[in-house]
Order: sequence, then structure tokens, then C-alpha cells
Amino acid sequence: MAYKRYHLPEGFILGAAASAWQTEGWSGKKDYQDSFMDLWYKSNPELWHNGYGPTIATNFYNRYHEDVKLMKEIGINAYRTSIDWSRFIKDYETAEVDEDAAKYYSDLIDDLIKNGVEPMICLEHYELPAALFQKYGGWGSKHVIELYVKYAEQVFKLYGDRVKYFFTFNEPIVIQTRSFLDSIRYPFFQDTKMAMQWSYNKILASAKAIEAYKRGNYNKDGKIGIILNIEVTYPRSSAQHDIAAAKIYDLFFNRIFLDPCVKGVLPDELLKILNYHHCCFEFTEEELDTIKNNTVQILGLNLYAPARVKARDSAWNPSTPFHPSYYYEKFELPGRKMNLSRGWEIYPRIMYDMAMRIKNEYGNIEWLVTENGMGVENEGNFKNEDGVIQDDYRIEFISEHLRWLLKAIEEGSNCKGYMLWAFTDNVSPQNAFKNRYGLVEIDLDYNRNRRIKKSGYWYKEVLKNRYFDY
Ligand code: BGP
Repeated sequence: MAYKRYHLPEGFILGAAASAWQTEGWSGKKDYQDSFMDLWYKSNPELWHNGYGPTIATNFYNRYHEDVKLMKEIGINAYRTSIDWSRFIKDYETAEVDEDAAKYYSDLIDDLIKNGVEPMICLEHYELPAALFQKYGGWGSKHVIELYVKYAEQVFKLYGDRVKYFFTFNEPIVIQTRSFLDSIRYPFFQDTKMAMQWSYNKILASAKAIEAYKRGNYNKDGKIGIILNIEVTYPRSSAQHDIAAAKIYDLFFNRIFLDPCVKGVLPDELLKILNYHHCCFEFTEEELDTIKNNTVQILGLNLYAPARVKARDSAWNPSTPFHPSYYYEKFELPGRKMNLSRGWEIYPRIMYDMAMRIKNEYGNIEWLVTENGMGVENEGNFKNEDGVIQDDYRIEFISEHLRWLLKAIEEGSNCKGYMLWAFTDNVSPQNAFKNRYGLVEIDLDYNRNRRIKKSGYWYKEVLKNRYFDY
């Protein structure tokens, strides 16, 4: 097979991502410092694969030096993780900082920088303090927004001089979709209006945190943005009804955050539909101004799989509460390559299509792929005699996705980097350690020891050469 050489553009950031709750473990956390994810795990540990959850996770809290060493060995340019709000703050009302946690994050940031790895810090990767969920209903409450901004300011004050990339939220839509729309995750209740209020309140919270960041002038090179999980949407056919269905899907799952965060305006079509179904969120004109005046300075997109959408073939059951799927059905395109463990279609072209859309419809804002990756079950079966996982499928996956991204950059996309999910294997909701995503294996049988996979060595070569052949 003839290979082609793909060069990374000058200054392109090739890195890896993770989050606090999926890696740190509970070491150092005080009893009251549960996050929403901890609460969920405590409520239903049996729903998590083999009972693995955030308890130990990868024990990153105690072993991050080891991981940073591996990052240096592989040579990644940047590492994205989050600060666990529930750990970092001692008193959620006053935003008094927990000194131990503050020192831990400070040391981690220093260690990354010392080893040539740019830290990228997200303020909420579902680590809303459990107490704020229990007492105020979490993101449904405007008071929680104020507490979040106070927390964010503490983070900026302590680390803003050293951290150049901040993100207000990771995938802010996910809890609403899974918990309140589809009701398949804790706390398992269906409430479409609440889902919409949470989404709106997070949009507002993000804008307010951006406002606070700009006010503080923490770092002349600093930037703040948001990380959205975009489901690049393709209609079944070019028939009007399929196109309309795909547009509505895109509206409810992509534009709902993209438009206000990047353009500063909520889509009119969305408000119309929500009003028609009596589930629009509460908002004020003043809040809309805050959203308008505080759009993101950089955008993070998590891109995994396409959404294939068609008009409904079956009738809507009128006795069910309104759900956006009133307007569409999802389907699988036969014959496509699938990531079977996740049930996701592998369609690397999403990188190109989304990149061009950002260029053409969103003012060509500077952006990063903040997640893309392949979760695979039973990787232990692919070890060579030295015990190194031979994950050629991951190398292929990354190469194909990068290739499409580089093509878009050649055509003018303002994409500045690619962060693989994930640096090490880690826990994730329900999936726990089942699907492994890392460049580095976490060995559950051997004390969570770390070992670089074949893909990690491959990534190292790409980082050294600044090109790859595929
Ligand atoms: C993204 C999340 C990550 C991570 C990843 C993989 O949506 O931001 O936190 O979990 O998905 O998902 P999963 O592990 O469920 O396959």
C-alpha cells in the first residue's frame, strides 16, 4: 500500500485529554466533597461496569507525577483536564478554597509546565458539587450560577498566570440529555423543561465566567472558551422531510449551545418550538445581553461520531412528554464501520465537515478538537510477548481523523490542535473501565500500573517528526 505523508501545521497542538473525576480518585477528598458524579456512583454502583467508578479511578491524585513523566516521554504538547469544583472549594457559598486541593492543582499545573506540557483547564466536567444539586437542584438554580462564577474566579486568581487555556464546561448538554430527556442515568427522571433550563443556565453561567475572566486580566496570552460535544448531523436523504428532521436534531443537540456561545444568540427556531410545547426555559433580557457580550474566545469540540437522522417513520405517542425526537428518528447506516463497543459509527469525515461549518457559519473562530478517540473492550487480548497492547486500530482511527482535519486546515479552517481522548484509560459513566481509550494502559490487575500502548509509541513518533504516514 502506498502511504502518503501528512505534516502537522506549524504550532499545531497535539495533546491528550482527561477529566478530574475520571482519573483522580477520592484520595484527599473530604467527606462532604462529593461531586454529582460521586453522588450518582454512590446511588447506583451496580450500574457501573464491574462496579468501577470514581473511587480510585486511575489514582491520578497520588500518581500524577508518573503520568506527567509519561506525557513527557511521549512528548504531548498539551494535557486537558478539569478542576473538581467539589474538591477545590471548601465552602461552596463563599467560595473559600480548600488549601490541600489548591496545592494539588497548583503542583500539577507546575509539573505539566516544567515538563513541556501546556495545561488546559476545564471548570466543570460534571463535577458540580453534590450538595448544590441536593440543596438547590443543581444547574436548575440561578443561585448556583453565582456560586459557580465565584468558584471560577478563585481558579483564575490562583492559576490564571500559568494557565493559558480555560474552558467553562465540558459537554454541558450531556447530563440533561441522559438524565432528564432520556432518563437513562441518575437521577432518572424525565423533565424536558428542566433539561432546557439546565442548558440555558449553563450557557448563562459560561458567559458570566467569561465576563469574570475578561474583567480579571489574568494573562495577556490567556483564552477562555467552552467544550461542546457536537454530533455532526446527516439527513437520510435529500427529501424535504429528512432534511427538516436533521435540522431539528442539529438545533436541539448542537446549535442550542453553539449559537449562543459563539454568536451570542439563542436560535429563534428553538425558542419557537419550546414555546409551542410549553417547555421553554425562564430568561431575562439582561441575561441575554450578558450572553451576547461574552462569547467564547476559543472553542473546543469533542467529535466522536456522526448522527444519522431521518423523519419519523412511526407515529409519535401523544401520551409521552415532549422530547425533541417528536420530530425525528435516528438510524444506522448499513455497511458502515462501527466502533462496536460503543455502538458508534466511525466516520472520520465528521472532522472535515464540522471544521468547514465552523469556518463558514461561525466566523472562523479559533478552535481545537478537545476530544476524539476510540474506546475498545478487552484490549488485554492484544498484548505482544512484552505485554504491550498492539492497538493498531487506534492508530488507524487517529490517522484517519487527523487526515480529514488537516485537509480542512489546508482549506482555511482555524483549528489549532487535536486532543486525543484519552491520555490513560479511565473510568466513564457506567462504561467504567470497560471501553479503554488511552495511549497508556491502566492495568487493573496490577495495582493500576501504567504501560504505554503501541499507539502511545506511534504518537511519540508523530510528535517528534511532526508528520505521520498513512
Ligand atoms: C465524552 C466525555 C468524556 C468521556 C468520553 C468517552 O463524551 O467528555 O468524559 O467519557 O466521552 O465516553 P465513554 O467513556 O462513555 O465511551
